[in-house]
Amino acid sequence: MSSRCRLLAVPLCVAALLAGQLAEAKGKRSPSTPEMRAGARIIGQVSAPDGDWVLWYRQPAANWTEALPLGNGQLGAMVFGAAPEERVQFNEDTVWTGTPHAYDHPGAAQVLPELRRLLAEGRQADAHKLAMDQFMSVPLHQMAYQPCGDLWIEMPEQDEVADYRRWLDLESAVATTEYRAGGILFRRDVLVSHPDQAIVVRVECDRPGALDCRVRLSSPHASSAVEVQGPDVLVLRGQVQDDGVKFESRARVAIEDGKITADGAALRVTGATALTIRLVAATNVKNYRELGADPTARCADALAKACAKPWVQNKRDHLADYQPLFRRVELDLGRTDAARNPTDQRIVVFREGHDLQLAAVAFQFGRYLLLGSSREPGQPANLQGLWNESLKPPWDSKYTCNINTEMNYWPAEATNLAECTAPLFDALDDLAVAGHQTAKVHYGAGGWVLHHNFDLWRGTAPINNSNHGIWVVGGAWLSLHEWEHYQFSQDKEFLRRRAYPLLKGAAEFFVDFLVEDPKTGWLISGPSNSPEHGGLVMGPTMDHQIIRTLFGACIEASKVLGVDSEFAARLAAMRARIAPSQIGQHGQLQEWLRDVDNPKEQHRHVSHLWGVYPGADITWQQPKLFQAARQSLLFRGDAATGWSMGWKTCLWARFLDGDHAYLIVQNLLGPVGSKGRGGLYPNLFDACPPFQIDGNFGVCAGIAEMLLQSHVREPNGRYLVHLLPALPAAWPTGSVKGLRARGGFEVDMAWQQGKLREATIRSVAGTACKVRYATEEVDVTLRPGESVVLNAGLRPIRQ
Ligand code: FUC
Repeated sequence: MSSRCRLLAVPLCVAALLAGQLAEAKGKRSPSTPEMRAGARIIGQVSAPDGDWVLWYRQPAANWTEALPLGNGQLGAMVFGAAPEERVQFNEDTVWTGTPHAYDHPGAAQVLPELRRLLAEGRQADAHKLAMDQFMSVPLHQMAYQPCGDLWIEMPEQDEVADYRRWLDLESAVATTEYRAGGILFRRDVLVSHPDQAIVVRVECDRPGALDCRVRLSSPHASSAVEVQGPDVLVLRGQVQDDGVKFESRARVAIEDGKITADGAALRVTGATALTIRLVAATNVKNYRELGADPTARCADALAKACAKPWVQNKRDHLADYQPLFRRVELDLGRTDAARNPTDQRIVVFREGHDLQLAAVAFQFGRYLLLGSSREPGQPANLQGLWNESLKPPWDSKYTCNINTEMNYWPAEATNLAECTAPLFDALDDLAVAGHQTAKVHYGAGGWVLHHNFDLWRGTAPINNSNHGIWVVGGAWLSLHEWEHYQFSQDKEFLRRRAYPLLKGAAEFFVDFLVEDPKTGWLISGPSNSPEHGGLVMGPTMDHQIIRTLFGACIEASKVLGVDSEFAARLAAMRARIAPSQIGQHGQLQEWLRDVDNPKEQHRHVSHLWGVYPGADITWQQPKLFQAARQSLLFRGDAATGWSMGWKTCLWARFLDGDHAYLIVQNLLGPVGSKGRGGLYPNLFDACPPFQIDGNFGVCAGIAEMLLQSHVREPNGRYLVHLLPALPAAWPTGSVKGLRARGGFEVDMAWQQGKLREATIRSVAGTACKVRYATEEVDVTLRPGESVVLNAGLRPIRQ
């Protein structure tokens, strides 16, 4: 059905209409005013739009965390959907403060032995002082991600509109607003096209010639200015700071019927039946080391391409690009009538437990946000993905790597969006170069190192404060994402070309960096932190779990590729000496080398459980450590910031406790909590609080982990594909299609009354795995392209 036909098919349930339709917009607005006009009164109540994967509302967004996000990995848009005035706040992901810069502190390496000596003597305060004086980055803080601008479509003032609704369909990545005013049905569709690299806005009405509006651009940057170019183009230009990032955005308005005229720095449309706005944006950023690209040429080129096709073709190309990616995974956890309710209401009552489908929406929303914020060519997903309206966003909306950036990518492999890792992997190539210098300047070491944060300029030195900035395993952890990419894909070419050189460089740093603990003789990491907990120390458990895994990955990769056997042997010898995870006096897994954990501490970071998830350093195959890790998680409690709950969902899944995992999901999918507890905003953005996107990705990965795990390996290296390892009682019946398992497999499953009904194992690139369900196990051998269907007893029922 065409969008026009659907538009006419909406029921006319209320006939109250405004007086004075098409009246002039009242009052003068400054071009950079972000506030919207007071909306019209809404009468009549429409029902839910069609589709399983819609977020929908009966009122416009009153603030940013009610607006609906769209993105193509480089451009982001937040659609407010007001009647009569639309605001589309937009981002381009290279608009940042600052200029190309290396943050290393010259001479830092000279104080390294002293830092270690002070820490060994228990003089943490002195070590902190020395570090703050002579070891931290220059400057001490990194730069901030910035908004770009706002597109406004000002329709005539209305007192009242009827049959209002707005929605975001995750299956089409289109945000729609619909309402009646003056007896006329208005509809706006917004999408952010990856093939066209443009934000495309379509406005239609069902009475020919009834569309009047004023279209303008604004930006919160003081330097910005807007002008009209030619008959139908708006140009916004600005610069974040002197000598800094220059940005430009261009919007071209195409009308059907009516006419278009310049109105100051805006465009006025009168008597149209429909209009299409294509908006593009670009900066002068060439790469992290160089400015000097031409945003005007970039915009002109992109706009010409986006305008070279009609709206239907923009939309068709967008769907042809987006839908095959989104549709790779299907999930059914059951559905009740509650699924028809507006999304903001669903969150409020989710904990009551009658809305099974909302968890599936949260899962698909995580996948949707990854597709929106991390696609080539673009930057990796930052703390807010790529959606930000503030000049001073929380934590600068940069890349925090002591959990947050990694969590953003947890769903990528398992939920079948592996190509979304490309921007992260591109950034890692830069970070390995910048981090090589940091390794040398700060530690006199080879290889490369990344501390707990980076920004557009690929800062790799320790920032902010010694009590969290000096944390040395950011690069090691992120490199392991490339190892995961290999484990899922079995792509040896990728391993050879990208992953192995990166992993090797990360490992080379630790070959030089690890020191012997005088008390135990173990090799330990330090100075470092257990992220944001306990201050600067020698030997935090998390570091050792990550370094052990990193060395293990390098050793295995060297075997697979047939290279570097001597280096691998050296790593193996060191690996055996790295401090092991230890069980402490409270039956807990120790967070530090010494047994000093406080069991009453409910800190949001659960860093020492890295080995359980996302690592596989501790699994159910080592019952004692596994039990101690579980005890540590129990001590930490269930309520936390959004991202912490995302992590805890994954951890409870790995502890094979579906009901506990679901308890956390319930906490996370409720409204934003008080006292620093996370939850969801009305637009389903996760609250740390404030908004931080990692929790959206964490819960998505956690739900995948409840349904399928593949991190455990047999002694012969085969992966154990574990079906429904943590299915909660709340999801007695359901099905999933298209989840990925390590070893090169895809898995579909259906279950009933809490029991597996059947599972399809498809080889994409794998040859052999062991499939496990409950206490059953079976060996499966397949060639790429082949699949087998197993019953609950894991007997093949179809090939
Ligand atoms: C880590 C967390 C904070 C926040 C910040 C961006 O430092 O401890 O809660 O998420 O990242």
